[in-house]
Amino acid sequence: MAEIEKKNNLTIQWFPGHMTKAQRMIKENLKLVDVVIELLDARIPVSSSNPMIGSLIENKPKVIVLNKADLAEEEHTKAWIACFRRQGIPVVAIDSMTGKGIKQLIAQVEKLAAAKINHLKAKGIKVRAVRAMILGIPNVGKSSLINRLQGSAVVKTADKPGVTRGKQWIKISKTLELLDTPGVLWPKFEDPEKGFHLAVSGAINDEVYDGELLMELFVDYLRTEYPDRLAARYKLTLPLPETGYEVLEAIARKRGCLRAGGKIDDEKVRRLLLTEFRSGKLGGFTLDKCKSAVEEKAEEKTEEAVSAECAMTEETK
Ligand SMILES: Nc1nc2c(ncn2[C@@H]2O[C@H](COP(=O)(O)OP(=O)(O)OP(=O)(O)O)[C@@H](O)[C@H]2O)c(=O)[nH]1
Ligand SMILES: [Mg+2]
Repeated sequence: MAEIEKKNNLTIQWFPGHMTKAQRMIKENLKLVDVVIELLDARIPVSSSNPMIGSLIENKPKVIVLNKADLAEEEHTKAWIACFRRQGIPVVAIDSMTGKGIKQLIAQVEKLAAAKINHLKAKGIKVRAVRAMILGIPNVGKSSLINRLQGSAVVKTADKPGVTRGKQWIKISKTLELLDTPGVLWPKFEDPEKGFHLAVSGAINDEVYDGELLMELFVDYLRTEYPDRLAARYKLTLPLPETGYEVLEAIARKRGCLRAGGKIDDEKVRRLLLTEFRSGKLGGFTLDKCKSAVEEKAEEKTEEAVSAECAMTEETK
C-alpha cells in the first residue's frame, strides 16, 4: 500500500464534547483578555496550528509561541521564527521545562498589551494587570508554561492529552494574569499528514487511532529520514534493514522486547520507540519543515506567472 493511502487509512479524528465546550468558554472569555498566547508545538508548527483559532479570537493581539523547542531541531526552529517574522507575526521559541525563552515571551506580551493598558491609563482608569489567554492543542504545554511562569505547580500537567478540562485564572505577578484553557483540536484534519504528526507527537488520545498502522508509518519515516539516529540509539548496523518491520525487530532484539520463545513483543517495542521519540531520547525532530525565504519567493513568482497567464487567456477569449 502506498504511504499516502496508509495515511488516509489512519482516519485520525478527535473532537470530544469537552472541546466544543472549551471553545465556547474561550469565546466567552476573550473579551476579558488583552492578548492571546497561541502555543504551537515547535516540532510541528503547521500541524499544531488550529485553523479555527483565527475566527475564534478575531482581532485580539496574538503572540505565537513555539513550545517544546528543546524537542525540535534548532535550525528548523530558527527558520520558523524567521518565517513568522517575515509575515509580521510576533513569535518566541521556548522550553517550558527549563524556562528558556520565557523572559522574551513576557516582554512580547507586555509590548502587545501596551496600547490597551495606555488607553485605560489615558481614560484615568486604574492600571490593572495585563490579562493573557493561553490557547493551543492538547498536550502542547499550556499548563506547564503557566507553572513555569508561576514558579510552582499551580495547575495540573501530565504527559497525556486532555488534562485541563476547565478554565483557570492564575495571577503570575502584579502585572500579569493568565488564563489556562483546555487543549482544543478541530473536527476534521483535512490533510492526513497533520493527523499523523499530531498523533506521533502526543496531541491525540492514543486510544482513538490504529496504533499499529501509525507505528508502521512512523518507523518507515525514521528509517528513511533518520537512519543514523536509529542506528546510534539502538546500536544497529547501517544500512538498516529493508522494511520497517525488520527495523522494529532489530530494535526489539537489542532492547529485549521479547516474548517467551524469543518472538518479538510488537506492542512493547512500538511503545518503547514512541516514548523515546516523544521524550527526545532520539534527538530533536522537526516534522513540519518550513519553506525558506527563497522558496517562498519562488512560489510567489510562480503564482504571479500563473495569474498573469490566466489573465492573458481571459483577454484572448
Ligand atoms: N520537553 C518538553 N516537554 C514539555 C514542554 N512543555 C510541556 N512539556 C511536557 O508536555 C506534557 C504536557 O504538558 P501540559 O502542560 O499538561 O500540556 P497542556 O497543553 O496543558 O495539555 P492539556 O491540558 O491536555 O490540553 C507534560 O508531560 C509536560 O511535562 C517543553 O517545553 N519541553
Ligand atoms: Mg493543561
